[in-house]
Amino acid sequence: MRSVPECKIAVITFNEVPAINYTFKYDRLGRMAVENRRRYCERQGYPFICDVSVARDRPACWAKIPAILKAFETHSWVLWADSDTLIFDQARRLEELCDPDYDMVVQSHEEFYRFLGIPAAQGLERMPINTGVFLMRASAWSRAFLQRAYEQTQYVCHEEVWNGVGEQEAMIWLLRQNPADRRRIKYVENLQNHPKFYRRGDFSVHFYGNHAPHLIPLPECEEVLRRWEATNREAAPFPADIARFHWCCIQNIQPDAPVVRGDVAHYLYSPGDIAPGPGQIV
Ligand SMILES: [Mn+2]
Repeated sequence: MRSVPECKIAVITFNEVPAINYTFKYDRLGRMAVENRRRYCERQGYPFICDVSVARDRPACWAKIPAILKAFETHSWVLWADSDTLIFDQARRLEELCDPDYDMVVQSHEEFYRFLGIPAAQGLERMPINTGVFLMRASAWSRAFLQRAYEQTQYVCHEEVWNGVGEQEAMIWLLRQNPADRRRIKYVENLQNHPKFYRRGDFSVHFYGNHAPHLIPLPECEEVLRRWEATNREAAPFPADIARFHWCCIQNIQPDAPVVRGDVAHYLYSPGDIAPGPGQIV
């Protein structure tokens, strides 16, 4: 077996703007995420992998699996972070998260389930992992797990506009088949958070979802995106209107877009959360 230096960590994020694109999610947020990660890796000295080959037989989200497997050849741990996530705490190092007693480190969703009024055990059963941001150790179990997940082609969606079901569901299905494997997963706080629950000290925020109804007029949306893009470029602390920024990324650019999914409540927001706040130029 090839020996890999202890705790050599690669960071992987890639962004692909879909051919059919009704929102700013990949066009603006995705590009921001790549820049955000590049800055983080430069500052912390981690190798950054953003050039990932995408198989044409399935949605781009699946490409994280072969990309991680490839990185395992030369690294002992991999941080995967979706192109709809931003690292908020650029000073935080990853070594403290890489616990050799586990194969996978994921975000605990207890706060999220509490908010939804779902008992934690039931919530974990339904969604044992969220693959937006996670760490994986280059172990035999991790390799086998990822390979088997990639084989679950029943979760490959062939709709024209990807509906958000994919590799995460394949991994969840595998964990349901082998419940004892849950002990290989470490649940931590502050790895990735829902924008609504963000608090200082959280490592990253996951701006999940897409094709939300158009609620923020385009000139306002543009102001919000530009302000966040400028902040991201400067690696300055992000602005406070985090829910509003989330909505600008995932809402349909046009009010009459052919695909509309969810509403404000679906994303756990109230209308006030995405409204302009004091001091914001609109
Ligand atoms: Mn995501």
